[in-house]
Amino acid sequence: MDEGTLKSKFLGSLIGTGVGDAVGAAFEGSFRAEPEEIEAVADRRQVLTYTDDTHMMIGIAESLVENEGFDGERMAHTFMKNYEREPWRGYGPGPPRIFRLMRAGEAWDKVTERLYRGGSYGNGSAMRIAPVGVLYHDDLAKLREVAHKSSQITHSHELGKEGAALQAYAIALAVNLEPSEVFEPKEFLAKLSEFVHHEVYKQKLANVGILSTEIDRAKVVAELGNGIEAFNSVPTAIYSFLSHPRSFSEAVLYAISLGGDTDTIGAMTGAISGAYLGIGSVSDKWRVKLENRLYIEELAEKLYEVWG
Ligand code: F2R
Ligand code: MG
Ligand code: MG
Repeated sequence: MDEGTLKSKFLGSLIGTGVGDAVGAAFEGSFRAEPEEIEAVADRRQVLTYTDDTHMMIGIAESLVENEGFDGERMAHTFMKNYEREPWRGYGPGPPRIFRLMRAGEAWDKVTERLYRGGSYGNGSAMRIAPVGVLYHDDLAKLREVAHKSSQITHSHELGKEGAALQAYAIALAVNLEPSEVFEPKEFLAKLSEFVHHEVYKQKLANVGILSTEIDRAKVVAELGNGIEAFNSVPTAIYSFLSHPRSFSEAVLYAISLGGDTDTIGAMTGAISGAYLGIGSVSDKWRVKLENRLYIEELAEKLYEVWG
């Protein structure tokens, strides 16, 4: 793959996260909405403001760039400092509790165990994973390791870590594909199924295969979910991409139209679709209105340099 195409995929995945998150944010917690209505709401806005999904994705990118790779302690502190600067980004319940405990002196690598039974399996560590997916697109073992370790900071439940790794791997597979060649959804899905260990994800991915091009939204939500848990949202994002592989806008609008955790499922779908089709696929009318776009693009370019 030539350098320009690859760099465009780094940009597409990070900006795709931001756009999917910001367009979906207005509908978070909704039942379902029509794609046309979602597009019209985004069109009316002057600025597409992102939420915790992109804010934490920026934290991952900043930390990977600064350390030229993964450093758990520094990533945890980057998350904490970013949260303290902008706590109003609509964070889930868990991460702010972790950051407050860290600020009160608890060890960054122990505090996560105090959340929920066995740690969190919320989708908060999968929604922010795009920088890991693009940086380690050519090193599967490292990708899994860093996805797990970055998740562990806030989401230490096995299903939280597996959700982050699955989303990172979907992004990596998308980076590795030439968008000009024929796309094979079954092959893509088979690789994801081979990658996951947990039965919960294996079953969800089997459901993705059965749904194939079924776009009846009620049925898709019933089979895959649209909730805040990683296993009820990562497979849904994968399905949204697989059922609309040729268009960033169609994939993201479809993901958001499913209702529920729309900013997050939109962000994760945008991250995969942008990683496959590249930055040129993200419609300009959305891209130019994305808050902090230039900074996110700069991070994507620096991440590409870290990779090279
Ligand atoms: N916070 C939100 N949305 C609320 C509305 C925001 C509003 N629009 C605003 O502007 O303020 N969205 C964001 O949160 C989600 C990510 O959450 P995260 O980071 O995973 O949080 P947490 O607390 O770790 O997990 C989420 C919930 O999952 C359940 N859960 C997790 N582990 C569990 C376990 N072991 N046992 C039982 N339940 C578990 C809990 O209900 C957690 O609260 C994204 O949607 C992001 O956009
Ligand atoms: Mg959010
Ligand atoms: Mg959300």
